[in-house]
Amino acid sequence: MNPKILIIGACGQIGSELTYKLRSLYGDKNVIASDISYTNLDIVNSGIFEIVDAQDYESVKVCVEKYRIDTVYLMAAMLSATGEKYPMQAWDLNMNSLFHVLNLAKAKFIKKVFWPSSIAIFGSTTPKDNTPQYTIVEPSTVYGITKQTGERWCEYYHKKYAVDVRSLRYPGIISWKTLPGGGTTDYAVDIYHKAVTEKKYECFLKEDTELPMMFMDDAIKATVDIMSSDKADIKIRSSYNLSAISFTPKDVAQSIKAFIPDFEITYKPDSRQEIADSWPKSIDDSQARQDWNWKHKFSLEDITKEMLMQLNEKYKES
Ligand code: AKB
Repeated sequence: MNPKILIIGACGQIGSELTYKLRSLYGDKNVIASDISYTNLDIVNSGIFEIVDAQDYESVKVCVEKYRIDTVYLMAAMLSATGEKYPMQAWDLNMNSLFHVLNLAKAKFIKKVFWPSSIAIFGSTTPKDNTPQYTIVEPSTVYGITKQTGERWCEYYHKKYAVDVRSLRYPGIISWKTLPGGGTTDYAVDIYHKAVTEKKYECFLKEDTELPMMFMDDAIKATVDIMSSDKADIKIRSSYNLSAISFTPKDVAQSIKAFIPDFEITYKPDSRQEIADSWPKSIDDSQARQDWNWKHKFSLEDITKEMLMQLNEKYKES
């Protein structure tokens, strides 16, 4: 039988693409998209959409009961850069929303939860290369603190209350359909938009800042894979390290130049540089590969090809 799914934060970068994918897998009627406002009209008009305030337990519960939801994907969050501007709001949104969903699962309103964590749980004391699953975790951003705390609660709810919660530590995600908002890795999306529209880009990170990254299709595949795996195969209930590729702004610029030779990049690091400097360069995700057979597909060259092709089409149409 198909799951009955609620996506909270469906208007965002990952939530929107997850909505399309899950609808294609399980049917439009079985996937309810929701967000705090109508910010993404493509999603709002694409199928069943509800206004849900992730910080309000009743608002989430009403929607869960209305559609007899059994699975929730909680994609609403304030990311790293915005979180530094609004620390208390980031804490409130990221933690309250998680508790509401975990408590709905504990009370048996829902059976299964997906909650994204991030490479932001790691800090400057973490080994930077091939960062292990279990290592020093001292995040320096509020966003990272909420994700680390959330991971602990996920594991706790699984152990104490048998909540089937599954989680991935996403790296920076690159996509063309919906823009990311408020993250440190956002440059890796902006750069493609500017390459297509202006043939130049001013980067807010230094040229040699290496970070773990992933194409959206791989991130969605990982999310669907972990959620459809047998319960017994999910050995980690805090959150899995997840990895595809790592690159610097200079690497992306070079890969764009292969298609747009007169593309120019300049560098003007801002406060996001400090955040990026505290994060790993690459991630060891062998546990995910072993436990539920995770494999990524997209290289930097594949990503650049796809991003430039899709954005060229998009800007031609608009
Ligand atoms: C961010 O940059 O804040 C996010 C993340 C790595 O979780 N994209």
